[in-house]
Amino acid sequence: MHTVQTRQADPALLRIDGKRLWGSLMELAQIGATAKGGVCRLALTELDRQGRDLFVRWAGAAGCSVRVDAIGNIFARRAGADPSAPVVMTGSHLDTQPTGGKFDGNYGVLAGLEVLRTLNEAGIVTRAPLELVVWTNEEGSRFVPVMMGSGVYAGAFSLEHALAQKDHAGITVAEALAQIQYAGEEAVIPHPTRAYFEAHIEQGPVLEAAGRTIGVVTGALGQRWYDVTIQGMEAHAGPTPMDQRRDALLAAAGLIGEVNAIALRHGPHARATVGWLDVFPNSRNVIPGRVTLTVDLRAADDATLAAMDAELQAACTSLLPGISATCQQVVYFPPQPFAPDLVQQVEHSAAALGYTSMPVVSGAGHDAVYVARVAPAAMIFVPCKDGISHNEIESATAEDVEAGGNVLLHAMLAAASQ
Ligand code: HGY
Ligand code: MN
Ligand code: MN
Repeated sequence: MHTVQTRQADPALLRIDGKRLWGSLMELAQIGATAKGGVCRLALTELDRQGRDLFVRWAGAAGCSVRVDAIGNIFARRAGADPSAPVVMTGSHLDTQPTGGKFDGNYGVLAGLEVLRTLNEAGIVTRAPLELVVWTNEEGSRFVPVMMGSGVYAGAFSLEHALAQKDHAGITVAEALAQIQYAGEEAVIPHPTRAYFEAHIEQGPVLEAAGRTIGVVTGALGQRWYDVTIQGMEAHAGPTPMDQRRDALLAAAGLIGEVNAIALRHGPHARATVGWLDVFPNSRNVIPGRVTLTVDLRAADDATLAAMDAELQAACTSLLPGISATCQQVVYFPPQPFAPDLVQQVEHSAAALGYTSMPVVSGAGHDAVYVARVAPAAMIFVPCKDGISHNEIESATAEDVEAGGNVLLHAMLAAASQ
C-alpha cells in the first residue's frame, strides 16, 4: 500500500498497470478472434457491436458517463474538478481490417481506459474532464470514407454523406448503425478540447529498426483513395483473335503496374496500393469485360500527392484500344502536422519516464488526423513486431504496450492540469 500512497503523493511516480492493460487487450481480442491469432471485427457488424458493448461496460465500471453520437462515436467521460474546462481527450477505434490484429486501434482505446483506471485507483481527479473516444469505422474497409466517425466529427464530410455510404452488399452505414443499435442521439459536433492524444502501434518498421520504444509522431501522410472502373467487352476466350479483344483485366494489369511506378517516381515517402479488385464476369473462358479496383495514394506533401493524382488520372485515359475507364476519388485529406506543443509534451513525457524515443511521420491515417482539424492533437507510437500490421500476425511486446500507456498517462495529466 506504501507504493500506492507514494504514487498518490507524487503523480510523477504514477504508472499504469501493464498487466491489466495486456489482459484487457487479450480479452477484447477474443471478439472476432481468427485462427491465425488475429482479429476480424469489421465496422458496424455484430462483432463490432460486441466489442463496443464490452467497452461501454468497462467504461461504466470505470465511473465514466457514456454518450453515443449520430455516427456511432462513443464518448466515455470522466468528470474533472472543473466541469466547464475543455476536455483532455484520447481514443482510437475498435473496428479492424478483415485480416486485422489485436493492437491496431484497440490498443489506443484500451490504453486510454487504463489511464482512467489508474487515476481512479490513485484517487486523482484532474482539473479538466477526461474523455475516451471510440471512433466509428476508422479502417474504411467495409465502408468508405476511411476514418469516418472522426471525419464527420471534424466536418471533413457531412453526416448525411457518411450515413448514405454502402458496403459491397448494398447495406448503408445508417442501416448498419441501427442494426447494431449504435445510432446515437447526440449531434456530431466537436466540443471544446484542450488536447487529444492517441496511442497506436507504428504499423511500420522504423521504431523497431532504430531500437526506440516511443514514436513521437510529428504528423501523418496525406491520402487520396479512388474507385476505378475499367470497361472492355466480354467475349469468348476461344474464337476471339488476340488483336480483336477488349480485355478489361489486361488493361487493369497495365494500370496496376503504373500505380506502382507512380509511387516509385515520387521518392521515399510516396505510397501507392491496389488493394481490392473485382473481375466481371470472372469466368475462366470469358474475356473480362469489366474490372473494378481501388487505388490508395499517399505522400508527405500535398503537391506530390496532387502530382500523383494527375498521373493516375492520365493513366486511366490511355489504357488500351477499345478500353474506357473512370477514376473516382472517394477520399482526400492532405498531410496533417500535429500540434507542436503536444508533440513536445509526448517527447518530454517519454524522456521523464526514461523511455527512448524518436520523431516519426505516420504512414497510416488515424482518427487523430481529423481530430487535429478541431483540436490540438498528437500521437504516441510503440513498435510492432517486424513493422507488420493489417495482418493477423500483428504483434507487440507487453513492455512496449505498457510504456506507451505510461507516456499517454503523463501527457494527458500534464494537459489536464494546465
Ligand atoms: O489506411 C490507413 O492508413 C488506416 O489503417 N485506416
Ligand atoms: Mn488504426
Ligand atoms: Mn488500420
